[in-house]
Amino acid sequence: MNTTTLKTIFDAFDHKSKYLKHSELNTGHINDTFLITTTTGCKYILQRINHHVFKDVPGLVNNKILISNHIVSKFPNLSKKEIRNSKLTFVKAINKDSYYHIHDGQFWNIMVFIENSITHEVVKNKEIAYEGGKLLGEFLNLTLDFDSSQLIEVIPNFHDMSFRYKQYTSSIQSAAKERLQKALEYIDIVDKSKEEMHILQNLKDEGKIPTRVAHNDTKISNSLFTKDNKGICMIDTDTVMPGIIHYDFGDAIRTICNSAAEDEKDISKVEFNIEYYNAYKKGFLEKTEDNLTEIELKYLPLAAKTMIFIMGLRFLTDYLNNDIYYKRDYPDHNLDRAKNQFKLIESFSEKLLNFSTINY
Ligand code: GN1
Ligand code: MG
Repeated sequence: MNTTTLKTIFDAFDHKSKYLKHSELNTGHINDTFLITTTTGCKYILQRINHHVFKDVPGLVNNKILISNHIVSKFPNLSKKEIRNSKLTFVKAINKDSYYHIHDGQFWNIMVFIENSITHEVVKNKEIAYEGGKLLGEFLNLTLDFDSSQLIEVIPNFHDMSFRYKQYTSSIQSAAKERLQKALEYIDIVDKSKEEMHILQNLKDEGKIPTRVAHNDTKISNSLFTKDNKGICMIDTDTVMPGIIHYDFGDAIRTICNSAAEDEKDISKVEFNIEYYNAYKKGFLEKTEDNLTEIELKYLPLAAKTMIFIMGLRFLTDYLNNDIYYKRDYPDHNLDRAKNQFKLIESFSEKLLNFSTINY
């Protein structure tokens, strides 16, 4: 993306700042994200939302703004500056839209960069896990009184296991021989896990688990921390929509308890960290235990396994589909991501067997 174009897009927003420089942030798998520094030193996150993945971008941006405004409204005593430095906030376009739309269906939106915040791809200490748990608990508490039916379903059936299985089954049918061959070992694992991996979906479908505002992409790199390991807030609310707490608890555990990055090729480095699991769960429950039902609490461990599995399944599906969904850096990137997730499940199951205090 050249500087002139990016500057023009940045200038379409009502931030009252002047562009100085930018850098691209390469952490997401779907959108294009840029850090913009302005002449006053204020920074912004400018993002092109992938309209092939997100079919209703105005609806998506509206979801994000509704939730952000709702959260901000809970802190009437904070100054504007304090809000900018501790909550996810957005800047409108000069034409008053919440996004900027250019040709080819390209949509951009912009957030205030939270000063002195950092993210973690891999968790290196227990405190981050604990603080991460508190952040999810806070998010749940702050959105408890928000009517989730006001939110559009940005990606229908996003974490629906039956839907993901169907996509996976059809990817097998159309896969290239060579890719299918490389995926065989994992196809076998998926077959064997089918029943257990539908337990949460069935409970949801039977109405036994309450629908709440869910973040739906709680990987740890979507939480901001201070340099001394205190949680600030969760970011990347693109997928905020109705869902169950297990999606958010499980997806966070998937990344917090992996001793390696999500796409680490050397899967001998992938191990499930029970200590971090307990720290995350402790932080989460300290904040929100009273707001959860018995059935929600009971299925937290299964949520962890299910969310690791669904991501493995989605990476595998995309590999079999010739990488049409996730960005990739090399041909077998999605296969490596899938292998990594399946190894994490194996380690999760082993550790759990030896771990008496998890009620599973
Ligand atoms: C995608 O683009 P990113 O990194 O925010 C994906 C999530 C996956 C994640 C895996 C809309 O999120 O569901 O957990 O990759 N988002 C979408 O890292 O599919
Ligand atoms: Mg995301």
